[in-house]
Amino acid sequence: MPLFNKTKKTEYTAKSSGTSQSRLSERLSKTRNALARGFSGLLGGAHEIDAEWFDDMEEALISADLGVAPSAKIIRRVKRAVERKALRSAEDLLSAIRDEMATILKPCDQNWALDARPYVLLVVGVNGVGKTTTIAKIAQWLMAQKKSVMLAAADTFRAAAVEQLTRWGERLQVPVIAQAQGSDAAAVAHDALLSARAKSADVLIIDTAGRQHTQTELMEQLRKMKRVLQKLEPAAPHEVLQVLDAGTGQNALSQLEHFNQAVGVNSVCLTKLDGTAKGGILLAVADKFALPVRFIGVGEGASDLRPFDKHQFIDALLPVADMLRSPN
Ligand SMILES: Nc1nc2c(ncn2[C@@H]2O[C@H](COP(=O)(O)OP(=O)(O)OP(=O)(O)O)[C@@H](O)[C@H]2O)c(=O)[nH]1
Ligand SMILES: [Mg+2]
Repeated sequence: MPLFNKTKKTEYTAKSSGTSQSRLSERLSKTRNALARGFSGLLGGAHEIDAEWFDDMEEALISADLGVAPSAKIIRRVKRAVERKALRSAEDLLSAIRDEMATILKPCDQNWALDARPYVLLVVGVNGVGKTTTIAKIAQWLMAQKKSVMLAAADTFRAAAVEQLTRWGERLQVPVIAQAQGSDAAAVAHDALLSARAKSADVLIIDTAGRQHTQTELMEQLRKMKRVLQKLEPAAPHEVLQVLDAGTGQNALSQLEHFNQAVGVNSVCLTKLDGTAKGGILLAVADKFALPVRFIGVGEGASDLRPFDKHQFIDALLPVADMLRSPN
């Protein structure tokens, strides 16, 4: 088997030197460094490309939480490159990985067509994943696209949740429809849709309480919200977006499965990719559910939300060849 040429110069460094892209790379650096550490072990001069080498590669991918199935697909692609004798350098290895990642992420990278007015976006997820913060960031992003936005504070469960969203509304100068804590979440959603219609808002984003799938009453509340919205507007909610905390790793998959069963999830947003070495979970989610990933969250600030772009994501996630030669 050919050994890797470790001296060939990389082309990837230039790609990540743009301001916005390099910032994304910096935010994803924990996962990227974890992959760099895992991959660099594969490139030592004495290594044969044998079964053990592929086991080590699988371990590197799984340790960044890519999951078993996507890792297997990537490895299959690398094996094909080996068979074609097209794997001679770190660049070749990264290029094979990059191509397979792009294939896995293809269904996630879709234009967001807001094809109704008001477009009703119902945001769901377990506790603390970043729903409310993400809603504020999405509102800001939509406003920058010249869309008028309204928010509905339908997390009537947690104390201070209404206040949290109202404060965001004030900061962003976005109307927030709210009732007192403890009131019926479906009634808030109902009023908010009427109000968004009356004001001809482009998008209505509904915040909901964090919940575990085992909380049957709260899961039923979500179904009720959908039913109540549908009575007013059969196509509403036009989209159920689930927010997933990337740091929860493979748990994100079962969260998505449970919410999907309960209310039907149409899209996802992965948050907190900045704080975790488990950013590969996005590929596991993509591989299993093939849902659009609307945004990724890479920090706490209002501007730390990015529309998902598979190439930008892969560029930021994958180490550059130089990192594999001299890992930090
Ligand atoms: N580092 C980082 N922190 C984030 C990101 N998104 C959200 N957070 C933080 O996560 C914490 C929880 O965010 P919330 O928006 O309140 O989460 P939530 O899902 O609405 O929580 P509940 O309503 O209690 O279920 C806050 O401190 C946010 O600033 C992100 O992309 N990166
Ligand atoms: Mg919240």
